[in-house]
Amino acid sequence: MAKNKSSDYKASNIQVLEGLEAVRKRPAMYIGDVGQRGLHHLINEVVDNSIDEALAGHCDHIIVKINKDGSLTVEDNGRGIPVDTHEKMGIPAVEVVLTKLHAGGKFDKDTYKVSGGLHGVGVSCVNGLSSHFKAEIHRDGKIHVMEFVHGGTLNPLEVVGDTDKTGTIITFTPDETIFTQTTEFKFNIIADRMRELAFLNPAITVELIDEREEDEELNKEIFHYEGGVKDFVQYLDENRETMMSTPIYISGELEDVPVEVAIQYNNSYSENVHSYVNNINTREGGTHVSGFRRALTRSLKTYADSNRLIKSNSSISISGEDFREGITAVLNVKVPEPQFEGQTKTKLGNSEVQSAVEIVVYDQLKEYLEQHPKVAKKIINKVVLAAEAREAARKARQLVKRKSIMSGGGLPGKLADCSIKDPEHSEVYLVEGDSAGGSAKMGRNRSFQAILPLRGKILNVEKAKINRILENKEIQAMITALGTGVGHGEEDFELEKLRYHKIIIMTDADVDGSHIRTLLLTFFYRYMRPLVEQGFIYIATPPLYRITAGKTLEYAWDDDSRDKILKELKKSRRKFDVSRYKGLGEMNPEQLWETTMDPETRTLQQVTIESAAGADKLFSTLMGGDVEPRRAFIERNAKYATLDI
Ligand code: 0RA
Repeated sequence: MAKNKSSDYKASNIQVLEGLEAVRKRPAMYIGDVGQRGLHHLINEVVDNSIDEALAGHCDHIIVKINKDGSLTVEDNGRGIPVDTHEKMGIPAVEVVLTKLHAGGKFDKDTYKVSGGLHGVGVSCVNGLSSHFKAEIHRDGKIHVMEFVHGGTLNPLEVVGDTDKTGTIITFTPDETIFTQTTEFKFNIIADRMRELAFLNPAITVELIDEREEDEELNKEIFHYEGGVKDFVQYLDENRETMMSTPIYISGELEDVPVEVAIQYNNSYSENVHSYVNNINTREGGTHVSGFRRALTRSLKTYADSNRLIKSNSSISISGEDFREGITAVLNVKVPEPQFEGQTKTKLGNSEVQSAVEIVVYDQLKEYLEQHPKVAKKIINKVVLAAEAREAARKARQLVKRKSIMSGGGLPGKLADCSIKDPEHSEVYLVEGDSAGGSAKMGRNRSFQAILPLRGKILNVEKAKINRILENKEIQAMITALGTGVGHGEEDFELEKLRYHKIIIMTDADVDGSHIRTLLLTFFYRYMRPLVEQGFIYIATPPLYRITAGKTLEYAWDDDSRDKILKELKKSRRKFDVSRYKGLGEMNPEQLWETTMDPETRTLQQVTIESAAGADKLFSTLMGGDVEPRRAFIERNAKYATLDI
């Protein structure tokens, strides 16, 4: 076998380049984008393979390590990628897996695979997008190693030692000529995904280690949850007051579709149903979510009717969404051949899954309600209150509409609108305070920049009912200015009517400012979520310092850059003056334009959601009732100046 080794490898080398060159030429086609999101997607591609090993029952421990040199290692104790010669290709199987597109999957026919599905561009894709890639395989008593550079073989497969373990260790360095924005791995983004995987797969333990962090107490997190999705729901509701002592847990299998779901009601007003198919977060929902919703509505309605829990003289009608107010649920299904649809390919299309989920959930929920009449009654009461509040909100909404019609053009008086009407090229600044609003109005480019000053604090939507939220003046002004309407129904919120494709939150760089920013983000996330999901929300970044030296004026956005500027000035022995901007109001219109509003020079942070469950948890922590978890969170994350939702 080893005879023709060198010539064989020459041949395969050329093929590698042919195959992976496509990935290098158009990386976004394979991993979505080449920004922060795409970068972290690489990790998922590798970890998914380890998860597949776990689903097949061969792996229970995964270690993800962010290395000091910026590379990343994923280690598992699975069977190890096969190293014997691939029959058809005539090269080691591992080489096929690492260099051929879509060959990442197993050769044996596994059901419920993660890899090869939605994410399924495979490890080879990661190899192609790495400046260096190394696979170390422990299998058949030997340690096998193969190395690549830009997807091309650096060292052919060789045995480097003996071992009594099995498993795969992959280390890769993302190629900085491809990931030009950033190649820096973020602990929190990886942690959100690893935690999620650990909740969904109670048999596995995931260790996440950040070798860049010196402090041993901060550089490691271990994720392992024996309680699975039940623990997941409790984790999500950690900072909420719940209506039951433990979540309802339902599991069953129908038509080759294993279904499990954990449900808990809490005293909030939002719906948090997180759904997964083969460990993939189906953000756009799909047939499994429809099945779940139908089962929930049907079982609760039937129970309420047969126990006469809804007064017959009540005039309000209860709708599906009322059954989901204040619910936190995690729905986890496995589908042998999932069909993913929708804009982001995260909507399950398989029609057979709807009835499977509906039947399993309906039967067991019905039983649960019968066995827990006290909890059942509490839930029904909450549903009735939700229906009443929805009715009140409808009236409030009409009022907002009517008011805006009466006030002329339908736009709030405080809004200084832009002159062009094309949403795609228009932006609106939501500005904290009237004085900063004034500067922004004078400094802006009025052709495409609109300004809406917001006075003081807006309502904390995490703790208020929808009808109260809609009565709030600042929120009313925002809704009318944006033009979309508000809420969860298709007629309530219409993205097509959005009047600006950039909504820019501009607040002071202090505690109050960040509080207002969080309040606004919470509002958008809970009541206008598509704006967040589709990247319409931005955060303006005003400078923190002004440094004057003679006639020159410089700005600094953080302490490091301030110190750098000061060092240069000291070197040149010039006199200078440093002052800290306390608020936006301290800047004159020209300065505000120059530093924060001019598209040529400003930096906008686009708000994105890396993990829906992570965002949910973040907002409930930051905006929920308890002070202590909020304080702890802010302390823990104080180092990271920006909020990654
Ligand atoms: C192909 C076939 C088999 C396992 C794997 C690939 C595999 C890939 C990765 C990537 C990271 N960790 C991995 N673990 C396994 C099946 C192996 C067999 O049949 O023995």
